[in-house]
Amino acid sequence: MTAARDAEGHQTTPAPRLPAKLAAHPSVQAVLARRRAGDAVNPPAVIDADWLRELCLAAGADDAAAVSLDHPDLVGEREYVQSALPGTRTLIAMAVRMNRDNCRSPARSVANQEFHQADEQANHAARTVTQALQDAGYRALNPSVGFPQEMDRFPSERIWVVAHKTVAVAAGLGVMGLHRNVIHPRFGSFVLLVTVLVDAEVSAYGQALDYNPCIDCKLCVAACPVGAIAKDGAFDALACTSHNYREFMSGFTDWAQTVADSEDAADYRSRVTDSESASMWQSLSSPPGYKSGYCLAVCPAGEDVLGPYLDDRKTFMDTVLRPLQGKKETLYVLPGSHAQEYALRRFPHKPVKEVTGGWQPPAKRSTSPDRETRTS
Ligand code: B12
Ligand code: SF4
Repeated sequence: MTAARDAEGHQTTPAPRLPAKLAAHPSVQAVLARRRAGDAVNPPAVIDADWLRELCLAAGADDAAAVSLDHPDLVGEREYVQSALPGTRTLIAMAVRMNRDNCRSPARSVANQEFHQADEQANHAARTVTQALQDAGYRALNPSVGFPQEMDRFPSERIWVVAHKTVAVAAGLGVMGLHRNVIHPRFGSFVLLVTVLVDAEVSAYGQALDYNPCIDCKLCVAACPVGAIAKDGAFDALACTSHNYREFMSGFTDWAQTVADSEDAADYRSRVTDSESASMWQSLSSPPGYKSGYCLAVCPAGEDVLGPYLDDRKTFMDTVLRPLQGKKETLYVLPGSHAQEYALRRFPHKPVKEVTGGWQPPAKRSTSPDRETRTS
């Protein structure tokens, strides 16, 4: 039923015709009494854009903008979004800043903690905004920043409810750089993204940036230990997943298979080092650890980030890029892959370990017209 609206656009709900037993229920009577007293929540048909932005910033976002679900770049999102929240009209994109030197640290525990804390902050902000919209009388929903995702669809379909990057770009929060992460014009690559779905229009929508903050320095290409990013922008998602997501999904399955295939404890320990077992335990007992994310860590783009790179590029390379390139760490690759050949050639000091499986890009996927996906 479409609600009637008064002259100011507020919903005016006519008294419903109810069966006598339901009408006599105390909760029903309380709702009807509240309406008669004019206390019912009657949201404006259109959400005020300034009110919404303030709400997002107060909830913990560092930037926010709304975009209509009718935006042409969101065609691929509509089916997923409508099945999550039928009636969605607008997507609210938010960005939460990360602390740069935490992300850049070769100590992965430091970087992973930063990712997880920012993830929590973004989830918290999105949930707070969702609750405020609900209290204002709208239907709203916030899919997770990262995990949990829809594992019943894994591995044949996409497992995320909404593609935050696609939404953020359409809302004008940034543009995808060479490393396929969204670069915010001020905060650069050091942002996590989150989206809130809502069943109403907003008085003003964000406009796409008219330039790309990516300065094409190609440091992400140089930093990636498994050659997932090519200079021409091709992205080998399978190489990235096999290494960076070693302790997630298919990487975990590969480890479980190794346990199952081992004849005894000694055999298991000949296949998996104590450090790898401990790392897997850590990923199971706390949020799972990424193995790299170096592409994001070394990115100098963004007005708040760029200064030190412009002032002294050599020092920037020596203090940001080289420590990650020089770190002795195991790299996980698929046998015979480009990633394997690249890792052995470019990073001879990093042990390379073959793993099975891998998470194939789903058949139905969002693509970018200008950049191809390269799979090994
Ligand atoms: C799937 C996913 C991944 C996959 C695929 C990455 C990708 N580029 O799509 C893997 C595991 C490799 C990955 C890695 C990382 N991710 Co990720 N990831 C996601 C997720 C869930 C969806 C991404 C998406 O929309 N892909 C589809 C389209 C939009 O992206 P695309 O680049 O055009 O896709 C191309 C390829 O990736 C490929 N492809 C598309 N779908 C799939 C699916 C699979 C399974 C594979 C293998 C490939 C593939 O085909 C596309 C055409 O070229 C989002 C969370 C979310 N719900 O949105 C986070 C997200 C994109 N990830 C994020 C981050 C931070 C990372 C890491 C830095 C993690 C880390 N801490 O190390 C790395 C960076 C790797 C990189 N250079 O992109 C952030 C990015 C923030 C930002 N500033 O943009 C997001 C938005 C999470 C968040 N809420 O903030 N990620
Ligand atoms: S997350 Fe790591 S493996 Fe993936 S593209 Fe970035 S640097 Fe390469």
